[in-house]
Amino acid sequence: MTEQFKKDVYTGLNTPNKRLPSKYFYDKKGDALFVEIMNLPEYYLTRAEMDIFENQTDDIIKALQISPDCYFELIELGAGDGSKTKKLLQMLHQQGFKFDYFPVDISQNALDNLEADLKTELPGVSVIKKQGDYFEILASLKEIKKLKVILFLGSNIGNMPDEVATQFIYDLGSNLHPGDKLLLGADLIKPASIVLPAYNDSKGVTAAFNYNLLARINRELEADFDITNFRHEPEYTEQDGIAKSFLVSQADQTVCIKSIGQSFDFKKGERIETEVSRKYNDEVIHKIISETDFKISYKLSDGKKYFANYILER
Ligand code: AVJ
Repeated sequence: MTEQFKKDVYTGLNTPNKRLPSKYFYDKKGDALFVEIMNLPEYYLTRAEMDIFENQTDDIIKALQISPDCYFELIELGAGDGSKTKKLLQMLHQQGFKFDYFPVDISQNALDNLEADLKTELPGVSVIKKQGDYFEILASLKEIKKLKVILFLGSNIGNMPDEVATQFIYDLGSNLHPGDKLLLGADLIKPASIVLPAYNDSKGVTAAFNYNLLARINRELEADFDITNFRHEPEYTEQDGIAKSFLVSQADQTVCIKSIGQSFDFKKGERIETEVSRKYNDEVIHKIISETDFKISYKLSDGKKYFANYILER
């Protein structure tokens, strides 16, 4: 883990347009900040998807077209705290469906909490937690010839540029069998007046989330980033539907990353790109899916049309 982290930081900071991969937001501190983000009034994404999972649970289940006598596997990639999934688990259980729930996450901490939670809230549901890399885990489950339903929620796909997202979904498909399903959560393109505050909340939680990336590099790679010398800056244009987050250097400064054995210069105003959060419409989703082995079979969205869950069939 640390070796890969070092490598990614090294590569990202040695390119002319400096960037750091957003996956490194999620250490223990980052996990906690992200939970806080999901509860912010400005962060509409979680509430919008929750609206779908709460009010259209039955439609989701119908659209998945699972036959009631078929024992299936429900696999969630990046399960986090599982708050939306619980609604689905509860309804599936109540309707007598037979399944194992496999929450997959890189954070062991998040998985342990989720398992403990489900044990008390939904004791009848079989939970098999899997910590690690999505594709290694899917490959290890490929041998099991049961129907699989994959959940990839929260618009986590939005952290990937379209070509990467296409490859990702294609690779998911190659670890599945015909008839398997993918439930994909996608934040929809909407005006900047709604999107920008979601990435620049008034309490500064999102800023703290962004700064934690530098703090983590300080902690884990023995660096000396002066975090007060960087400012959180989000950017979004409705026209292309892409939100980005940056850390902007507030001065000419040099930062030493000891475990990499290199210093990095930052000019005043120079930016480090830390995250891409793509927003979608049907056209973009159709284009991505058309280059994979999936077909779109259904779309659900919340009352405000902020968010969509697409049901794809392999
Ligand atoms: C978890 C990737 C969907 O991009 O909206 C929240 C992460 N970053 N606030 C997003 C995030 C800043 C989030 N995703």
